[in-house]
Amino acid sequence: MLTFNRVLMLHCDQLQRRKARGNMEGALVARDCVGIQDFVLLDAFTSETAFLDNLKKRFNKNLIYTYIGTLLVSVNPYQELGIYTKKQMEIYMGVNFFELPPHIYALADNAYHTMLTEMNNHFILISGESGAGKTEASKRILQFYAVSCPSTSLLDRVRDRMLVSNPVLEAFGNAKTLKNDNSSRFGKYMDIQFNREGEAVGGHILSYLLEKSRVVHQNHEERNFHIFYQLVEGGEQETLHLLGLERNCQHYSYLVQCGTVNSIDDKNEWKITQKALFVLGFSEREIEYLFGIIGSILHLGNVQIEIDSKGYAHLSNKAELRWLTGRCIILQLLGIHVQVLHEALTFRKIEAKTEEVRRNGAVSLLSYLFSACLFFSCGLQVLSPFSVDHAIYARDALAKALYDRAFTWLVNKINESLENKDSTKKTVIGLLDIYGFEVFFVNSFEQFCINYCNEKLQQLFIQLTLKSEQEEYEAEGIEWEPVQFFNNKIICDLVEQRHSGIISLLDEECMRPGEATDLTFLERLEERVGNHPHFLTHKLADQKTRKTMDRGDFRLLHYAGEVTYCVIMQQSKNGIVKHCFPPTEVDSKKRPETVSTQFKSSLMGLTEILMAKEPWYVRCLKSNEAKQPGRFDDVLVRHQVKYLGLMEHLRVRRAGFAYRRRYEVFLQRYKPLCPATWPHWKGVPADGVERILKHLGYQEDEYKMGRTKIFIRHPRTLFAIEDAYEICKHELAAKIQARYKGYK
Ligand code: AOV
Ligand code: MG
Repeated sequence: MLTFNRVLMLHCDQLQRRKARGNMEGALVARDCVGIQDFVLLDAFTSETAFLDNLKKRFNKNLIYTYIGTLLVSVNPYQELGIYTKKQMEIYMGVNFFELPPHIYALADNAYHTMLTEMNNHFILISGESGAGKTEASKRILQFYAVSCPSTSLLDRVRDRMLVSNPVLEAFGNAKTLKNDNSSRFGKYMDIQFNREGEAVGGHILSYLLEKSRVVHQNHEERNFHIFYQLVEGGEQETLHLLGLERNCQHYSYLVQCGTVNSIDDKNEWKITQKALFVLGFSEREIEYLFGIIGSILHLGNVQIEIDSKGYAHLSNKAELRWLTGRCIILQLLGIHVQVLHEALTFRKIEAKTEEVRRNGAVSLLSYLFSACLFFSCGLQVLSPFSVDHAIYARDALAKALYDRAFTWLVNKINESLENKDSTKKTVIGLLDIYGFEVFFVNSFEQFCINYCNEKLQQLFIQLTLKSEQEEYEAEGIEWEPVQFFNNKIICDLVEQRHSGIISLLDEECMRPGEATDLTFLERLEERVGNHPHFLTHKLADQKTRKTMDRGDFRLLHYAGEVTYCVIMQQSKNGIVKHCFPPTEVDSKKRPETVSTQFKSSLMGLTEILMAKEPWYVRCLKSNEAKQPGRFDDVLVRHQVKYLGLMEHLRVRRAGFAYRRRYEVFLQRYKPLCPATWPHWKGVPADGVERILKHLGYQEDEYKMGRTKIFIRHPRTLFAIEDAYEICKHELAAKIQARYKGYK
């Protein structure tokens, strides 16, 4: 049994710990050496300019994190600041959120402890435009859990696997773009599963739409996926020999656009990827197959297609062909001979027996590849010879399909290795790190999907913070002055609405094979969504705007800015309609779902997964476009602050309440703090809660009683209650009151 003196000692311990952590005054002052660390707690920050000044002041002192309540704003410093050390992690472990300067570790720790206390599921939504620091943030969070969570030697393996899943997925799913040297070209949602003891016991990854067109085409100064360069630059001589590859990126037509880059050490990354595959438990044979595919794709890209005397496609570069069919183990296993490959790339076929794909139900790498190579091996009828353009398209389609399926297989394999088969109850923290909003000089189908995805995440943020928060005050009968905000639902609807959204119209066009072209799609868009305020084409634009668009473009006014999408690209393989179906299914009679519809459904699924969990937010801001250390571009940051809705969020937070809980939940946890409610409160839960708060000496302006919930204005009030709870736990609730007043 605890004595009162023991409580005092515990309390002193806590204060000492804080002192040792160099922040005696903690959240009550809410200031670190520069600027304000939480916009909510102090009153001078109502204007955007003041908001930006504070961010900049802090950024210039290498303080990249600032809070808006429990939301973390992070500004990319583009340099190592020494703030992610093990020592830093230890400082943030188990400390109340506002006691220390803002940090990604504080948010991770707070989410973790809330999960353990409330035994419910959480997710951390990391958002921001391309290059803003989302992937870095998600890695830091994972590393923090790896160090801070309790573990056993058995679980160390799970932890190590979770950590190394990152370099593998980045090798295969990230690439250098103009915006970011390590840009995520797929969306990633990772659940980290914890047991009751708070040990990380397993994980699961969901991946979203890989930008597979990058395999065959990259824009100027952009690269293919990292893994290609890692293999060619870093692969052992023996491996290259086996794969028939030369150590020269310039030799491969899929890699010539841009070779090595200063910021990326491909050789070293190759070693990291190899080690990670080993830790993840990939067998030698699986690794051999995996790189067999990467090698095959490089060879495939070098298969040249020329025009023959009759004007049809003809494959030259026989050496590549011979290698592919003679020595490439993957194609051999699939039973593809040189003649079949030749025919597949030079003849159009009309009937694909898709059921054959499913015949091989085993989840093996080969079954995935089998479906990719469907049109090689299913005895398709030959209809007519290809033109050169068609043959190039078929070659590239095969390369993309091979890569895409290998990636899916890779994710599944990683999931197998992270799986926890134990059926005991687990709670999860989900980490969402998805490709950021991006605008390039030429924007195609990929950017359309990526930006739509960001539009959906912004909508989720609005739903969960601005909209539902204000609706909740209203529903709970709390007096409230509504805060206005831009709701991007109108843009989400424009893209995804059934029957009349852009994706539906795209589907409709795809139902008219042979008749539909990029041009007819554009006309249909003009006809059906032409008068939408967020949609524009060359034809619909006023004279001034028209000069900034081409005839084959449509423009969307996204929440984060205007993007002009190129529907018609004469020579490129990036036209939108062409992307509608997976290449292997183009000739199938029964239309499968289009890629965009599949993507839409998977985003709906993701939204459902997230809505069922408690949210935490990291909003990443890009400090400058040049990726330069320490440079803070005011205009660029202001733009992001605006479109991310940070000012609106701040306004709602400042006027609102940092914490709310249903009376039952609050009462259950804190009833030991008051003799009247401990051990049983027989009355209405709301009255019990009020008794506790009154007993602890809280003033009426510090909290509000809603219809079903208690609302607490400042986090510091809640932390004080939590401290009290920690100190006295059960027995000494009555005696804490005097001590508590002293602390306040
Ligand atoms: P993104 O994930 O938001 O872009 P990244 O997390 O890949 O952006 O960050 C881009 C680059 O910025 C990194 O490679 C680092 O060099 C640097 N960086 C980001 N955050 C930090 C940090 N906290 N400290 C130091 N450097 C940082 V994209 O995947 O393109 O949307 O699609
Ligand atoms: Mg990223």
